[in-house]
Amino acid sequence: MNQAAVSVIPPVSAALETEFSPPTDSVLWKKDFLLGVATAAYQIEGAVHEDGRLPSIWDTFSATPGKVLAGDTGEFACDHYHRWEEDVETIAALNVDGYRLSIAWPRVMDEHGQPNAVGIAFYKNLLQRLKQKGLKTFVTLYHWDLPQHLEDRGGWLNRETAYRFADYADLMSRELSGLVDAWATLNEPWCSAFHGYGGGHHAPGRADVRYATQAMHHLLLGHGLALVHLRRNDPGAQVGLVANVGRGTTTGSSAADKRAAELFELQHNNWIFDPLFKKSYPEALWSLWPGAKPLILEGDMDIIGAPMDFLGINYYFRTNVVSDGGHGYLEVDLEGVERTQMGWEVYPQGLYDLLVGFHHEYANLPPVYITENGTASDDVVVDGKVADPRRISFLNRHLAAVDAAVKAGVDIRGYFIWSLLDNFEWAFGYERRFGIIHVDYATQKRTWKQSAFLVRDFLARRNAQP
Ligand code: IFM
Repeated sequence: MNQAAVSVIPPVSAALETEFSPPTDSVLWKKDFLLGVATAAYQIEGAVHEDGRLPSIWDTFSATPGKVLAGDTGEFACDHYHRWEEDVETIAALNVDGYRLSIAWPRVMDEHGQPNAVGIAFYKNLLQRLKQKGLKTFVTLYHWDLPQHLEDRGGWLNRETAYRFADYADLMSRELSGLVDAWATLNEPWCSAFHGYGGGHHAPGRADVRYATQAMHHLLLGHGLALVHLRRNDPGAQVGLVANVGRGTTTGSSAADKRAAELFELQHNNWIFDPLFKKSYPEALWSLWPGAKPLILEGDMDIIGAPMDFLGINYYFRTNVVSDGGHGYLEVDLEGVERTQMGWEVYPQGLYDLLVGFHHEYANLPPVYITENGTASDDVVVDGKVADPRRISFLNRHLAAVDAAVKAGVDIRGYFIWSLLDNFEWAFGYERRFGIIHVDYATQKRTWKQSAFLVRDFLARRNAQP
């Protein structure tokens, strides 16, 4: 992709840190442009041993010394399993249009594939309450918490897992039919495959690029198999997949450096989008990762490439690369750029570039939702208040990028802030705070950050328009 960027982002200013007032011609003022907040089960629910929930790969991984910062685990998280009613009140009070959540697979199915009625009732009650509040519900089936018993049989390296995932999608869409506006099969298969099986930074912690490519193939196969059930059981809902996308650019000037930036995006974005929208993997992957071509059976690519109603895009940062002198790329951190608590570069232009690039590259790209975007900061409560100017600035500038992409012709229907609550940030535990609502983990007290108040007030103004 890597087209030359047209700058669309407003310059950093003090006003962007304290106000949330999009320009009058921004798509954000349109009431049918969905603005929502997002979470994921393992990051907020806690209650990992309750009501028959089985262990997941993240329970195992986080209990393994050295895998998660400060030895944190999701055992208690935000205690959302017990505090969901309070949290739904908070979501409604924010005036947002929608809520994106995920279902914990180990909570709703036992080892024999039988339903866990108590676990299912939790999500049914939650979704019913969200609907009563008039909220659109976006439900992700797999946000990384694979049941441990499936990992014990090879996890996503085992083709069988794709079929078990389809069974799970079948059960959930029968049980929750009519309560879900949009089903996403997978959240960020790139992270599941690359971090979970390629680099070992995420559960289950396996580390071989050949595992990553095989895991990706089975994840995508599971996605395609699940779509059939979702469409049949819940015909009124939209179906899609959520991918995290990466912008790769280079400070190098050689053709090899430019190719390195293309390769970065190829392995990050096209690895997932080519199978979904072109029914094939990009050939260049196999020179980037020699010997890592997965086993693909006849018919797999047609299953994977079945049409979707929407594509969820999660975007956070840009990566600078140069050529490694061979067939690959090396990451080189840029100096002097704005970074988040995660160390990620704040680069809203990258969101615009990617959205416009995908729009041109994939003729059959379905409508897009930005299903995650947000930032971590070291937020503290002072006299009952939390000032988070850098988050407000981040959101303002990324929403400007989304608006510009809409104006450039990309069909974008909504945007979800990551995240509703501070939560368990995977290998970084609880130190990194992504929420617009602060969570004191010792008391479970929720405190609205300034960004939350500004979102609420903006949406009140938007909704008051004729
Ligand atoms: O917290 C995660 C989320 O679970 C998946 N997308 C990225 C977020 C921030 O790292």
